[in-house]
Amino acid sequence: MTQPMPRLAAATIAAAPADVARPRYDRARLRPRIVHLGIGAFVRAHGAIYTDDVLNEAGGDWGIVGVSLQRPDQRDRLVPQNGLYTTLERGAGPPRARIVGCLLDVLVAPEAPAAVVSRLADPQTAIVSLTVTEKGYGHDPASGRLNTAHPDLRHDLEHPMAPRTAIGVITAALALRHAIGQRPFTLLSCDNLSHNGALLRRLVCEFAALRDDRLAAWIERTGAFPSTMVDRIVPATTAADSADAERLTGLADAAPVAHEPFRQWVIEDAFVDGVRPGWEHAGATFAADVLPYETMKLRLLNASHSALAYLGYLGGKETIGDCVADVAYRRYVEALWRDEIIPVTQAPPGVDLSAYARDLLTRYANPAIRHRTWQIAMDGSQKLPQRLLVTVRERLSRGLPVGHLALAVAGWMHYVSGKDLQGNPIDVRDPLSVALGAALAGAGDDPARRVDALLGLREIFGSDLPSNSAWRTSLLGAVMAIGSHGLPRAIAMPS
Ligand code: CS2
Repeated sequence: MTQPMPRLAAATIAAAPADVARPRYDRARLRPRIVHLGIGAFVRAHGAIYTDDVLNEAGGDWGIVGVSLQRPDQRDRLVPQNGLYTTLERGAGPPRARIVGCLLDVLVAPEAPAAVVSRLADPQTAIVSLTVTEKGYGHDPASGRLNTAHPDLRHDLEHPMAPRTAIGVITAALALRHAIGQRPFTLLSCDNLSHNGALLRRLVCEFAALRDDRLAAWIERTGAFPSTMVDRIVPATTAADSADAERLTGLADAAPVAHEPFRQWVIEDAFVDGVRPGWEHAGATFAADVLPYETMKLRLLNASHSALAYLGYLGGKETIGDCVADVAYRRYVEALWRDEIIPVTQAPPGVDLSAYARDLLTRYANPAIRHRTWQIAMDGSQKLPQRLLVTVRERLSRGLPVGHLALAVAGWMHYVSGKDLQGNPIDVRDPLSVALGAALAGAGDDPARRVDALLGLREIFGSDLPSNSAWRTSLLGAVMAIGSHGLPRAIAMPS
């Protein structure tokens, strides 16, 4: 009889083959100095690896406590493994396994919200970082203001010590620190939002002011909210990842993550009392101004991801790699960058945007990374404004054409109807799905009425785009082209 595979844990890690990288530092010395809200695959394949690298190279005591704001599954997988997990770097050649050691514990907010608040308020916590996705900020995507009508935020106002939202958890913990005269912790947003630091500052202060003006003024005066640009392609973990992790390490891992070789992290160096890990030793860039990096990444990478997600899904493409393997999609995305995005995007110092776009195409074509179009298509209402619409506005204000951008948004419009071009159902995941469904239900089958109904959603399109006739004409033309010619024909036609 074959023995069951031992499970990855502190007691079994030594059994992994010598070529599997693992912590070279003493895990017992780590302290819970970073609390990370939203402990999903992305941060475990990005920020946690930078921290693990710093610990390996320079030592220190920067341990991470993860917090899940929704479900217990990450905790249930990771805590029995003492927080250890395998990462698989998938590039050219065989995958490379590494065991990451800087995650100390995972807390589940819905089960024990007060314990989460205390963890943040604890004086050992220097940094609270976030990857809670676009919809986790409780804001209106078009205006960037706090959505005070959101039921979870209303709940958090009434029950400050049992918060459900990231903003509620943060504000409750800052209120405890303020009450006993302590310094705040640094808040480090690592989500794909423009001005993510300034946005988080505004939302936390707006929410705190609903509780207590003095608290809001203290956060405004003493708080630190560095902006960041984060980049690494991290698809959802699959059974093949678990099998590879097990094969390479000889240990069963319930929580492996796979990622591409590329990584980038640009961080504004503005931390409370300057206290932070030396992430620059792991290749992070500390910059006085993160905005040009964040703009480049959102408008080139994330915009093209969303465009390919909708147009690719509708054209029967399962992954981004499948899209760019098709010459029609590749030409479309190259034209989107070259003709419409790059001419109105400011490059960070020393960066050539055309070369950046070429590198993106190589990353997308990585055959070892299967990043599903359906995964990226999720939460489009929260993503379109900062990925695509910002460039649409920029071009419209200069009287420039927007045909390729319109195709991407038209793809989204078809996608959120919940039926693909052959009439098969689409599993649309979006926090505004009820509003999207209601808008479309009232519009019937007429393409112009459907475009107007969706354009009328101010949370997404603001008050300017619905009444811009150049935009409406391009969008309607793109919606009709997709409807009558299908994909990829609609994107292969001259716009
Ligand atoms: C993607 C991003 O899921 C999505 O919306 O566009 O997660 C993307 O893979 C990362 O931002 C890359 O850094």
